[in-house]
Amino acid sequence: MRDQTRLRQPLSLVIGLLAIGVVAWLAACRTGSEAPTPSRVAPGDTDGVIAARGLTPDDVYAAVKTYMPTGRKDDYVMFASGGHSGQVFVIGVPSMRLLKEIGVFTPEPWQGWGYSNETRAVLDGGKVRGKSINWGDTHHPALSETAGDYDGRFLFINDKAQSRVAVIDLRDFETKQILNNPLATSDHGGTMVTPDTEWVIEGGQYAAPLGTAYASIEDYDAEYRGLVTFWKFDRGAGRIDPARSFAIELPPYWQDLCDAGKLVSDGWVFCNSFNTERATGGIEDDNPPFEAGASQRDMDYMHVIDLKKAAQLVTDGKAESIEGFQVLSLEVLNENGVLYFLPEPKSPHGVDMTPDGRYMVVSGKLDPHVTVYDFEKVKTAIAAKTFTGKDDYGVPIIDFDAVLEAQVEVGLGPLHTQFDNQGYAYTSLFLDSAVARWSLGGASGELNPEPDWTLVQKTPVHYNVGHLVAAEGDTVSPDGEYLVALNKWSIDRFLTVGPLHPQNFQLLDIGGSGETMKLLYDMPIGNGEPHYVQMIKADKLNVWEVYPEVGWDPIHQKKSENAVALGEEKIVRDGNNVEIFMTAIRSHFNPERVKIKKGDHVVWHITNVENAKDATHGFALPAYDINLSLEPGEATTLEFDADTDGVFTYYCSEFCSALHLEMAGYFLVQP
Ligand code: CUK
Ligand code: CUA
Repeated sequence: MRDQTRLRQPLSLVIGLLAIGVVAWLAACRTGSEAPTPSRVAPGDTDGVIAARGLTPDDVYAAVKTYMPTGRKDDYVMFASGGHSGQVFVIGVPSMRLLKEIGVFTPEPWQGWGYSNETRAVLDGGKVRGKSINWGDTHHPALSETAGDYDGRFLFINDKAQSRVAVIDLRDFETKQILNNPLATSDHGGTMVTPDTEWVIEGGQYAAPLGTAYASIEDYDAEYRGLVTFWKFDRGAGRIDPARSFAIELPPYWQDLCDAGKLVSDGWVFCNSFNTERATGGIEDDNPPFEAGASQRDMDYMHVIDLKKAAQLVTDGKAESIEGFQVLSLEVLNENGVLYFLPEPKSPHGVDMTPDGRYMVVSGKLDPHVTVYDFEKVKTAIAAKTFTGKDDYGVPIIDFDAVLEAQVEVGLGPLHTQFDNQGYAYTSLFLDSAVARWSLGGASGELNPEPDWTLVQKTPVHYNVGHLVAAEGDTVSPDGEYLVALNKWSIDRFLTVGPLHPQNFQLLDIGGSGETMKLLYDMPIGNGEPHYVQMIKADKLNVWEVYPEVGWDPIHQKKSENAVALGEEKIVRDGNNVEIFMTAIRSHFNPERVKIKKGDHVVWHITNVENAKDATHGFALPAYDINLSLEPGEATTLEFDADTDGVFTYYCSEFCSALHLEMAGYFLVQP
């Protein structure tokens, strides 16, 4: 019991007391004495609670292991995709306390996300064909890496619904950039980063004509295409540079999740695909439905991409421009040996590199095995041209048997794999509702005592697990310790809240290599559907508690040109343009009366001139659909046409002080 050993010093007393409680309870049961109901347990009576709830020693261990007394901070931070909310959730581990929701693709009123000029401009970066889209389907968050390890500086996330990617700065946990991929209508396999975050990978999903072109579905094979995009990240600027980004044209298979090579496989990228059958649906015309048509073949193709070579071809001017975006055509890829296909069993889903970068682990949704490929053998096969042929688009197919390392039978519906620091892999089993722990073999298997590539243990989770995450479990140095199963169904775990049930994040203890994985905590997520999560050691984050300077523009991370200092408040009229320079401080806005005329164009600058931690003010102007959050030091600007006359109020929407309700003003719009 490795973890209990670790806990013994700080918590020995508590555990000792709890253990006595359990013994007392067992003794009480045996003698038939009645346990008190919870309402009759006196405050502080630990034994009474244990007895009343019927807690087992495992329950008590789980409670102690996850409990963080007030003021005590968590060891890890999880960044979870917010699914259809279009946002990102921040959760502390092991307490599983929700710390924040970060506004990303969807306006978020508490943070004023999408109501100021600055944040509206970021959201507008995600306009699709000129239209504002106010939701997202965030899937895969990716923490920035240095040398293959999380560095705590940036977070990227994709919106599968629209083929968009976002950049979040982890100094203030705010979104700084949203980009729409002009070539694709959907993505899935993003975002993933290369080991030094030079590239942010956005995998494809449903094949379609590239860009905005229309083509009949009868011309699917000729006109529809798959895609993987490599966004160039400029760390200094904290932004993706679209001009230096590029995509590769792919056959019209449905590209799925990707992973970047690392260490020995650095410079390569591996993406799964499904529907290599090129099914086009049409159940209403007696065609096989997608679910059958897209899973006829025994093998689909992993796309093995030489990213270094691809980037060089772009530098050498070999890309063409589609919708103003650089694209390497299939022809160029084939001529230059950039792309290879590697057969992978039925309807693959996740592809995950082992921490040493040596092996690719693939799960076939319809195959009870995980399939492990040796990257060294892949390189040898490519050099020796050990191919079994080409696909219809001229892409060489690597001989499966020449590069296969192992197949491990783990259970039904394997999806995703993560790793720990003891030489084990963890694979989610959707159909089994379980997590499988299996031992790495080959060169990766030095840490564990098990024979090569063996299933070690399975633990049930509740229920229908999709992704899972282990602490830093996709980096070159995973931490082990904790694992979270991201379960799509909760069915009977919580109080019923209507037919739409919460989803369930379940925390598992995976410390102690030979020990049984222990379920520690159920966290209902009342905001679906969170897909993937990354978990970073909390001390790797270097987060600002307040902005560095009063008058700060968080989007550009510098002092704002529009900052308003105390004593410099004013209202300036120039024709129909009214510019307001306002400050906010506990507990007043200055000015408190703004008088304008209907039809005026209003530019409103507000600075929270405070620098005390947590002294946030809101600014609500409800009649104009505006709510801002002004964190200490923040300067922001909003702009609108005063098209509605009347008497309106603006008020502080953040409970900032005893006289918070008095923090208000009149906005008088004369007819
Ligand atoms: S996932 Cu997106 S549909 Cu397995 Cu990453 Cu579930
Ligand atoms: Cu300022 Cu409430």
